Amino acid sequence: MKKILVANRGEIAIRVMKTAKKMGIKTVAVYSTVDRDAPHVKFADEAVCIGEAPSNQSYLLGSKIIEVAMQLDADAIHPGYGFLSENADFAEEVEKNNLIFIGPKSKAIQIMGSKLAAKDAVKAYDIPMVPGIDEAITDTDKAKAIAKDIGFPILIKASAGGGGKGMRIVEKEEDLESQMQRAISEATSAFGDGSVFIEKYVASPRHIEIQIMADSHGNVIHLFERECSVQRRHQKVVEEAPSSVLTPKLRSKMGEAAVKVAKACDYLGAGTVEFLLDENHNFYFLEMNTRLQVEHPVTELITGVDLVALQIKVARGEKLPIAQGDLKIKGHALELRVYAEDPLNDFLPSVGRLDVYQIPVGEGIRVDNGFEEGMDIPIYYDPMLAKLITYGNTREEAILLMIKAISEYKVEGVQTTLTFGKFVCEHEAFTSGHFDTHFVKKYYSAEKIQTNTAQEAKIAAIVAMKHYLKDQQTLRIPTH
Ligand code: MV4
Repeated sequence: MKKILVANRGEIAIRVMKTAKKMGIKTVAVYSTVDRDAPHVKFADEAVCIGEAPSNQSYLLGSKIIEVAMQLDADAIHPGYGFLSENADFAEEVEKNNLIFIGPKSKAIQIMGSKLAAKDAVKAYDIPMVPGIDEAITDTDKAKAIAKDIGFPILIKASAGGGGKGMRIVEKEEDLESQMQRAISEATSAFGDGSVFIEKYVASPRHIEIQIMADSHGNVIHLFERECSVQRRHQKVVEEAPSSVLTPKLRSKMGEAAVKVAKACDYLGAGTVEFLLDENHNFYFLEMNTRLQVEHPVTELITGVDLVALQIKVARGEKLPIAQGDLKIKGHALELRVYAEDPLNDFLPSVGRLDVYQIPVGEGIRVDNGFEEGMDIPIYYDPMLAKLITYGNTREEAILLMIKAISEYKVEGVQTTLTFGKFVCEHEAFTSGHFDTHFVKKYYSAEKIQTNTAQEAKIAAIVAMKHYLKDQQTLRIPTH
């Protein structure tokens, strides 16, 4: 593999190219007209404009991207996350054109893209699943019987849904029929597939996911967990590894279950198996994400493994260079997603120009960044500016370093989620580790950040006054 085309933009495109360069592989960037001067374009060895700003006229143009890859003699395409990364047809088209898709085979993407197909695939592997059904249901009487059987509250989910889309909680039997009709019509219009199914609703779960990596020789390893419970409307905000609630025993049980999920769909490359963990520490398989995830750096920091390097190696057909027994967790890592969103205004995208943009540096601080000072933030794409990642010997160290790094991250011109990250890191529920997926809803409001800021301003004023008074007492001898 001599040349890789990266079919993405922003921080992840740069992240992938960094490893490619380290491995002596040339890189090709693709970009849209608004990204002409973007850092990922400058970072690549070659770059090609593939269209206009809207993603469906550029970053989502699979055939165009394949064409560019062939013209420039690239051997492989790395899709990053989002865009074409979980498009089974694209993966197939890449391989048909004798290029390597750095990711799983089309078939595995397809299976895991459907929750029902995923449940079906892992059925024979003894993976714990939430009580419920594994078939699409349309008959409301049947649904009522099932719901009574598993007990309310239940959750109606769309098979084709993702990121919480098309989910409905039903508390009591009377509501079931109408909620089910709504779920079906919502799923039909959103995904073109009205299949829904029913699960027991796990009320206060933690979201814990396991990183896996598979080669084409039948080897699958897991690289432990990431805790992603701090999220807002299914958008992750803070992630960490390891989770503060897993025991070594539970960790290896979940790891083994994740490996089995990967084997069930003949997986290749990097993947993530999502679980819910309930209050009694029962875990349940939810779904598998067939891509490199945004939050992969925390896993890299606690394992010392470069996940992109492994992706490239297994895509080249090499055997995994590490075995399960070689891996161990060292230290603790936290990641904060720095979005150009205003936490004081319902997290509305805050687009504009980055008048000041200085990222923190130092030991234990990693910033995977896609922006630079003076740039405009395009409105066409995800508003994530960067990921601020900290690493320490302990969770406490990583949290303290995160708070320090946030204070050294200078952004002017747009609002960001940095202040929100500070709120999370200082919150007792977070520092004590007693939190679940309801953390943000339960504890956060814009007023809380405003109160914190007001308190800090007050303290700063008192300190300033003290200095002033002390200064006044100093005897000054006139110099003339
Ligand atoms: C659940 C659940 C409770 N019970 N399933 C949300 C997105 C999708 N990946 C699955 N999700 C959930 N499935 C059962 N049976 C609660 C959620 C859920 C959630 C899961 C992970 C992270 C954040 C979440 C926020 C709300 C709900």
